[in-house]
Amino acid sequence: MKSTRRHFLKLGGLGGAAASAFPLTNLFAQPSLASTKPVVISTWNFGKEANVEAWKVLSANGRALDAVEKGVQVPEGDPKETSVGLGGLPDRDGRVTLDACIMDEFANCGAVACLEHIVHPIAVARKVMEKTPHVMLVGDGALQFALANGFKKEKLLTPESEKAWKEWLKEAKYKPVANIENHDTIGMIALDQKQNLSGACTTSGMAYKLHGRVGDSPIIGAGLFVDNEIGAATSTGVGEEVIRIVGSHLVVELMRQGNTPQQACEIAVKRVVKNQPEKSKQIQVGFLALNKNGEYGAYALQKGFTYAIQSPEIPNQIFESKSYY
Ligand code: SD4
Repeated sequence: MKSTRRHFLKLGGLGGAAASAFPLTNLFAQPSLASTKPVVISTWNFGKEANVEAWKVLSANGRALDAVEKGVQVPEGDPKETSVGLGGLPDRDGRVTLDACIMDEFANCGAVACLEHIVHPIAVARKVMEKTPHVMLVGDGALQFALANGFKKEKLLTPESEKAWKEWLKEAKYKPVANIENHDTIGMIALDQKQNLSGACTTSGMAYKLHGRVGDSPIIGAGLFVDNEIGAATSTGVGEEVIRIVGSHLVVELMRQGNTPQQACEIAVKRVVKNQPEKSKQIQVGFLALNKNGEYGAYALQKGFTYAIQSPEIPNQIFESKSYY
């Protein structure tokens, strides 16, 4: 029974996301996908540059946890990326508030939410995981903890993001836009050479949100979930809809039930549609999933959700996921 299920997983991986990622000829040239490793997969176009850093760790037989932390720090530190870290678009009061979480192969996890003035919230989330008995710190408490742990207070609002905010203030209409300039949250999940999984997720959240609003990205189970026996998942898009279905946990549990990563992502997105049939036509939600064998899946509500993947068979490159609409 067990081996039948494993066989099913293998085949399922080939028929799932791999089918969308490879031309048919390459598909059949693939070696067995069982235990393809290492693998890193991350959301949006900026995932490609992030993967480069993650791959340095993974290819040197490093830990997936270190790979994902290093990887997501690339867009966090890039002032041109207006949806993550430094240069992130602010809330409606002009404050840049960051959300991030990280999870390892032992179900250790850490998170920060509504954190201001720190360029790398993912590194603070890791410190929360490693140095406290807690999972999540928020707002002033998260900042206080970061400063006490040697992080530097910096100005995150760049002149460009400030200008965009002032422009927004003229009408002050809050309307989430799908696929803004092809980036959003960075979620990254990885399988290392020891076949251990980890993940990281970091964002400045919805632009012009109410001050204090927290999305799915720092919430373990919503924006990210890792179960080292089964797989890992991460999400991007309108966080409220992901929280409602505890999206990343759902995707991992669907894989546990025997679904391929691709099937699991598709079922989760359909759950969003079922909850909000009308609203789901206007917004974006996307999932990435990776299982213990290195098989992956990607699916979104709308067209335009891109992700970057690297493995021994796939040189670091960007693909667009299939979508519901
Ligand atoms: C959130 N998923 O906070 C994140 C990122 C985002 O449009 O900005 N979504 O909901």
